[in-house]
Amino acid sequence: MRHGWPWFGPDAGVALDEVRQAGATDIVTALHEAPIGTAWTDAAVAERKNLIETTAPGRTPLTWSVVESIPVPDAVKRQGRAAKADIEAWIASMQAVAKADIKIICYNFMPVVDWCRTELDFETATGSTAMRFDQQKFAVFELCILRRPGAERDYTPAERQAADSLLRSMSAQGTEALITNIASALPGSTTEPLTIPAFRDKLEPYGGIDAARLRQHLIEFLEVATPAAEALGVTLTLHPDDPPRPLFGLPRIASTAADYDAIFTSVPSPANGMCYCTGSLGVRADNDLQAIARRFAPRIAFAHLRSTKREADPRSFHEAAHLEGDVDMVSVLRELLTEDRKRSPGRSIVFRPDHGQRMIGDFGRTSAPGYPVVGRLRGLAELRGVIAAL
Ligand code: DNO
Repeated sequence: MRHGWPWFGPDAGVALDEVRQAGATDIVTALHEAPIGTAWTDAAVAERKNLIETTAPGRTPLTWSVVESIPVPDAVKRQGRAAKADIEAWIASMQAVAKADIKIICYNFMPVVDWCRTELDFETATGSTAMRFDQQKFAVFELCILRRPGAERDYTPAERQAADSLLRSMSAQGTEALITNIASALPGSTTEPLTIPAFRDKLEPYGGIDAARLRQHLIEFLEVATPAAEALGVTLTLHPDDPPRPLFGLPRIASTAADYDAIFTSVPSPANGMCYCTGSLGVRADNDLQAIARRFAPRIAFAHLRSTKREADPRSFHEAAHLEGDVDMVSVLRELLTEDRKRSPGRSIVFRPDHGQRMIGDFGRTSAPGYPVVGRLRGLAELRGVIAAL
């Protein structure tokens, strides 16, 4: 497998030499500054590639091998094939990426909000801090702040009452932080930062779109995008929903093995691949991670490796250290390595240590939430240790 590292550009606090020192050889990044829905240009992709791959004499080369992500605009999720201009722009971005010889593209199909957390600095038992999804705080956001029409139907009277009293006990600062964490788009996010009124406006046109419709729209998107990808030798990898269940009354359709099975059956193209993310899929106790890796092994081009820990209310979870929590990382890596050994070197699975807790020197330096340098270094080191042993 190839050892990747998500890098958010020269101003995001991690130097390329630090990536080398961590042991990674592959960079995972995107033109994060490009507005969602605009076509990336060959020149912009080439410039970023140059920045990453121009190597001082004697230094270990780095390769930009995965684009994560080309965001799929909401119009495609709402209209499918009818969002013609958006799909064409997406394909133009893919063509620019392929021209730079980058053959793996990650994307997701979560409506309105990409990955979602309620807390960024939850203190763990070691004093390191982790990202957390607290179902009770999420309920406060949805019921009392966003006041989503119909949300009350998703909660019991006791849950609604608990949300009211939790809100009353929260400081103004705590409430602000909750809004920012949920609405303002976390790093790498493929959805836009939103104010509360804009959030309501984005939800509204999804009325009437259920899981079957959303899945149909993904299939229509793939029916257009995969022939183009095949022609370019590109694999598209669908990232699972994070967390893997419907949020905000919106359907989510990449949460389980059955979801992926439906997508691969409908669009069997070899360019229709999977981003196998243990942290996202692992939040559901009914997702058997090892079985999913084995079942979809030939489709996995890219892997996000991290662990989560479900809490007393299993809808709540926090991000555990990479070898702790609910994910059996050794078994997962055994599956991935078994698949990887069957492949030619050019088709090797790229993995990245996904997220990390903030620890040691991370407290003294700025980093994108979820992406501290020391915490990720620990994660990568542990994963590399398991891989070496296996
Ligand atoms: C968070 C990431 C997500 C993911 C995208 C993939 O750390 O895993 O932002 O990259 O959803 O398209």
